[in-house]
Amino acid sequence: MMAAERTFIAIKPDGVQRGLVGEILGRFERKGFKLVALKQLTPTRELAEKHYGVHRERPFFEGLVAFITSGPVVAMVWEGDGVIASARKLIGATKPLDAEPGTIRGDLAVNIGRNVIHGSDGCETAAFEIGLWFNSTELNNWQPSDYVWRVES
Ligand code: D4T
Repeated sequence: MMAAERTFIAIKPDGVQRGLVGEILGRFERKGFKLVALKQLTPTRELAEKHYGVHRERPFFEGLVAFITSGPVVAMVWEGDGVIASARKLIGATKPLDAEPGTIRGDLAVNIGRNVIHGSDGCETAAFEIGLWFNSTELNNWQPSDYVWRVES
């Protein structure tokens, strides 16, 4: 069996504080992706700076790090064919006012600095972020009982 695609998803402190964890998890579950890791933590500054390393020179970097370390984050790994791009579609545009209704940000957010959720934007980023946030022992390899319904035949 080919190694399935995986992506890193994080519900940011605003999503957790606003009580949106169940709503957001449910969207990924109902879509049919497989949850392989889940935990809640308040990220350290070191973790946040590594996660947002590509934005280090951007004017919003300090605010980004301050916000993501301000409270609980729900960190997850979801698995499935095409999950990286599909999760980005479920999440919607970075700027919530541009995000389509039906997407997480389109339905649940108004502010780019408080846009509820993060999702990896490509294969390399996903591998980097999964390794940054999780130990390999935290990733659970399991086979859903309805597995054959989840893959394209
Ligand atoms: P994340 O990484 O949180 O999933 O967001 P995106 O992948 O959708 O968007 P991004 O990497 O371009 O931005 C990362 C993070 O920075 C915040 N941000 C972004 C901000 O506060 N002001 C800005 O001008 C931009 C571009 C929002 C998401």
